[in-house]
Amino acid sequence: EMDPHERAFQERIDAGQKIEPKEWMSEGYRKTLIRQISQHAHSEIVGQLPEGNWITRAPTLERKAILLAKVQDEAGHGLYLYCAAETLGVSRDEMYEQLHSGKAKYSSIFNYPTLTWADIGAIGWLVDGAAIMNQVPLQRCSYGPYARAMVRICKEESFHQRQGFDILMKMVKGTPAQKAMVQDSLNRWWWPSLMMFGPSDDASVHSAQSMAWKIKQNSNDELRQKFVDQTVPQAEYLGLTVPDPDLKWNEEKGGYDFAEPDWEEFFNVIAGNGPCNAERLDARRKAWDDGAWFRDGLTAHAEKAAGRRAA
Ligand code: FAQ
Repeated sequence: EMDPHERAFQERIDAGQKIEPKEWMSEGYRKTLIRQISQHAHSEIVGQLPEGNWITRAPTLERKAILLAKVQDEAGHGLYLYCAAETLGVSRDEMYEQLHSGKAKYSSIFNYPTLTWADIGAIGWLVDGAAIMNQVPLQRCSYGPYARAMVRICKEESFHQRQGFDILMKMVKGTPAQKAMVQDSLNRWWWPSLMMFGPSDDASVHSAQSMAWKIKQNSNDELRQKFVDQTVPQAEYLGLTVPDPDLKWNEEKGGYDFAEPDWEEFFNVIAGNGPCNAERLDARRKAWDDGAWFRDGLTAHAEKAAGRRAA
């Protein structure tokens, strides 16, 4: 028998009402949101690193300015999302501690290296493309602050996706070596991009409950299918080959059939053993340590100002 609070709460969700920070919510709902929103925030922050790696090497001043703006947007997304998570009663320091200790996850995709300039195009096209596919439905999430944060984030992600595609459009019209660089980049980023949607539905432990709470509106496999259907024609437009020999249009289902990603690789990456996990976490821990003097200064200043007010 369901607790009466819990029942009334579920009825509000079923009726499509938004849940706001000060309202009653079940502990499971709160915990799930803290987990998902904080991991989403961490992904935005760690997600700055692979692209940040190319800011000093962007091929033109214009590309450099655009890439700087994109990476800055990601910092902004991380900050809105940390704010949304804080409304659930977790502090920013706790969330950082969870990231730095390796307890909290962030998206698997950011544990792969950016080896060439084409990778910056591929991240915008595929990684932001997958992020949008996942985040558009989150604008209708039952938790108000998360849903509202998603509106602006999705607008910015759309610009990010177009800038990635534009980089690749330019490169595929370049020399054969440039075109080959783009194909190599697609070969390396295709499967990790499909893994961004999470494990297959039968292995997704949180999906059923998160869908009942309307935190998620679609299952992982549904969104992965939509992403493949949207992206394959774009690859064809670029003149590229998707690295999946099983990829085939299925007239009956009105979508593509495609192979399963390598789930062993996925679980290995989210367990901390991907190609760049250690490097990413070291970079974030170093940034935290290097900022200690500034946090100390701010605290000292606030204490002094409070002392003056009291006097
Ligand atoms: N990576 O039961 P489920 C971006 C974990 S976009 C790492 O299916 P759920 C923008 C999952 O946490 C990327 N871990 O879980 C950008 C759980 O482990 P836990 C960020 C993953 O939550 C673009 C376990 O596996 N976007 O940053 C992944 O129902 C370009 C079982 O999985 C979001 O976070 C993964 N790919 O569904 C920035 C979107 N998949 O927590 C820079 C919001 C699953 O129990 C450059 N999040 N896991 O230890 C979501 O929509 C969901 O959390 C899913 C996973 C769909 C990611």
